[in-house]
Amino acid sequence: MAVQEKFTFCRICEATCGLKVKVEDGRLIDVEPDDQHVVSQGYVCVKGTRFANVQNSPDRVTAPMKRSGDEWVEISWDQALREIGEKIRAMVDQHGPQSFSHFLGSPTGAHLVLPIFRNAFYEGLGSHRFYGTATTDTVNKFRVNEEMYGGPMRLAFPDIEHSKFYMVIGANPAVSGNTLFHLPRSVARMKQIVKRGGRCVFINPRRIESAQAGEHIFIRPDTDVYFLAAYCNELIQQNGVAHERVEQHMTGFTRLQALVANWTPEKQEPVTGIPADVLRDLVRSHIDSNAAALYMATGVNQGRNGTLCYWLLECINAISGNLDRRGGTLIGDGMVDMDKEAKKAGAFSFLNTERRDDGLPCVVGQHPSNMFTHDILNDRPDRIRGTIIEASNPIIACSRPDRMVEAIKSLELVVSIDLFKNEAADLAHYILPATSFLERADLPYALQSFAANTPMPYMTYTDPVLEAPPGVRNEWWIYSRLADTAKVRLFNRPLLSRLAKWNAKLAYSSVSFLRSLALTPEKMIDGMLKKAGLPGRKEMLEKHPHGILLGDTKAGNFLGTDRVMTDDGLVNLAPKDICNAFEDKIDADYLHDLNNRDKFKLFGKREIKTINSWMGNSERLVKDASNYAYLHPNDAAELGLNNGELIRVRSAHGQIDIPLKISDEVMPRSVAIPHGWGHQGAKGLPHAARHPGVNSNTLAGDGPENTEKLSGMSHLSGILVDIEKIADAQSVA
Ligand SMILES: Nc1nc2c(c(=O)[nH]1)N[C@H]1C(S)=C(S)[C@@H](COP(=O)(O)OP(=O)(O)OC[C@H]3O[C@@H](n4cnc5c(=O)[nH]c(N)nc54)[C@H](O)[C@@H]3O)O[C@H]1N2
Ligand SMILES: Nc1nc2c(c(=O)[nH]1)N[C@H]1C(S)=C(S)[C@@H](COP(=O)(O)OP(=O)(O)OC[C@H]3O[C@@H](n4cnc5c(=O)[nH]c(N)nc54)[C@H](O)[C@@H]3O)O[C@H]1N2
Ligand code: SF4
Ligand SMILES: [Mo]
Repeated sequence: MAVQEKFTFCRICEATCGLKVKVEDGRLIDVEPDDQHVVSQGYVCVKGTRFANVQNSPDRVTAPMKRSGDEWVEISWDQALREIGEKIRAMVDQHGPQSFSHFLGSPTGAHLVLPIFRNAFYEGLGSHRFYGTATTDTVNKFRVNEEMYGGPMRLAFPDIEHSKFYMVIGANPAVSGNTLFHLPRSVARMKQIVKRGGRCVFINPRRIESAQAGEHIFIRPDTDVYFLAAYCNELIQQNGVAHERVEQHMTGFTRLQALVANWTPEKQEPVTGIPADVLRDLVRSHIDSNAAALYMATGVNQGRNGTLCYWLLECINAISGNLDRRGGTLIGDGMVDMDKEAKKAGAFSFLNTERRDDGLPCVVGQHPSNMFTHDILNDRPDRIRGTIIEASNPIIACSRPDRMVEAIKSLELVVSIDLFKNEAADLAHYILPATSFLERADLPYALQSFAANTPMPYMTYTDPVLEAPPGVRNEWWIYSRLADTAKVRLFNRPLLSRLAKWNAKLAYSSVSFLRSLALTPEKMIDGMLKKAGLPGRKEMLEKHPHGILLGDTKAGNFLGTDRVMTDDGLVNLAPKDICNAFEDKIDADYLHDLNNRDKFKLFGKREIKTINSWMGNSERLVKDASNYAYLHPNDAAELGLNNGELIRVRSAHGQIDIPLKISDEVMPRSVAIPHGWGHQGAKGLPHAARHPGVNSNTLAGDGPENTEKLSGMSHLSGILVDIEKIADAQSVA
């Protein structure tokens, strides 16, 4: 059969690059960039172009599996759904709905219709026990947005196409593709800022790949809060406040000013390592530019003060007059106003709710992933007894892998919905095989499509470009069918539930006429597009295979409008809980950092060829047997360490032995270790098991002490560690 070429887009990371895929006899044979894609314009990375290696992997799970002891056997969908449904029902009848939880990973963030059915299932079940890796990457931002702007999805993003000063703190877009800010071809676009005569500055404990677009300044891990407090204060001291704008549109300035008043550039210097003069000069450039934007991401989110940092960062953008201004930060206006819709629907998943027993928050409905093991391993009647793990490998992604293993093993029912039998799936009772992104119809990520968190909003639609293996099912169908067998009322609405269950029966019927009656994701998305006034599916495919530009996000569309959803319609610069937390803990944290400034701090390093843990099984992407610990030459010399030798890294929570790479990219007294490794026991991922590496999350702690109190984020970056030569370590032991 002839090779077919189809246009689609990558959904491995949020860059969502346009792809041209080549398909022969239903098999993916190659992936190339889509040069004509309206935004990515031919940019792709190696994870996209080598995806055939993952897509066609012989290790993919292609039929439902059931474990008995150490053996896995294939079973029919009917059997799997019936058994799982009956077990969920029995568990919930006996122990209540909170006994059955959900653990969500990152990949299905790029699956538009799935959340509708997942939420409908859990709403019907009555369980609000949602956990997942959102509390390892970014929920602190949602908390701040809700407090300052009245809605968690009010996500201000840098208008970098017009910025003259752009500062990126704790993100590495050249490798990561950015997060909560849609910006493909980020390096090329950031370079334009410097070409326009502006400054593009990266504040990072490592001289990162992105820094080729501008300047780099070292910061000691997890000290950003002092830098940002001093930056905010210095902005006020240098008369950088847009007072008229602040008075008209914001509240709480006086409180903010008082809180940062004693944070001088000199005070932050000994803990952050950023010279006072450098900070002053940055603030001067910021003010002079009249078009400045600060952006931060995971590196800061994963520290002890991610919420405080994001609050300060948003305050700096706001009070300097840059929020809602060209070249500053904008708040997009996409297909759907998610915050308004959620408020109307009273959706629990968008509210900040507190956990009864420990007072930790559930931002956007997410319980802290650092509490998952605690909520399982206890003898309270409301403990978790069963879970679905969807698109996640919490044993690698989360703190204290040993305790995660123990917790998952102790559960009465674990169902993994995944493409592969990863480490967590191998401990499950059932694995339900899901579609890969190329096997489903979709729009870009919900935040891109709905909230338009990008300076160049666009829309693109894809049909499935590959047919899924016959035993594989789309996740929306899995939840709908499970609702039937578990006697759950989808959406908690009787008629809608009945229709949705019937629809699922039709969707994979063996009778083609019945199949044609089903409301498929293709039809659902067609309806969504048309409702938003956009071309429907057919027109998108025929006329806009490379996407359609929707026009720039406007400046001046936010302040003073009903899009500011706080009670008084003003941006709140001083949310009570956040300010109180700053006041209560900042001095103690500072003292702690000052006292420990000679100790090593651990931080992360994403690599272009892998994404979290799930590319580890690809021969074409992973060739090294291990990840490495990256250490500055001066530190290596002082400890008598040589390149390539095995070193021991020890924290209060655990220790690992890992090969060393000496690199002056890394700040002295810090150590960078990529996460997503540690596949020794991965029976379902043979290539990964032969290239196992070391799980750096052995060094991270779980439980409330290691959880950021305002958002429930896990503390994964800036952990204090000791580094030892293995020989020394052994003699101590
Ligand atoms: N290739 C690749 N792409 C990915 C992923 C991947 O694993 N691999 N993962 C995807 C996911 S799930 C996400 S959430 C996004 C994340 O996207 P980003 O937020 O851009 O994530 P990172 O690349 O980890 O960038 C974090 C940066 O913070 C720095 N850093 C660490 N600690 C600190 C600190 O305390 N202060 C400061 N200022 N900097 C610090 C690190 O050196 C690192 O450069 O990337 C996505 N894209
Ligand atoms: N130390 C440290 N730890 C970290 C981080 C860090 O920077 N440092 N980063 C954190 C972050 S930001 C994140 S997001 C987490 C990532 O952690 P997770 O979100 O758990 O991601 P993965 O470990 O890559 O596991 C993803 C799983 O999803 C499966 N999958 C892929 N596509 C699909 C699909 O379409 N459907 C289904 N059902 N399954 C699919 C893959 O096969 C894989 O098994 O790790 C976190 N952990
Ligand atoms: S940067 Fe790479 S992984 Fe991310 S969307 Fe583009 S091709 Fe896919
Ligand atoms: Mo993430």
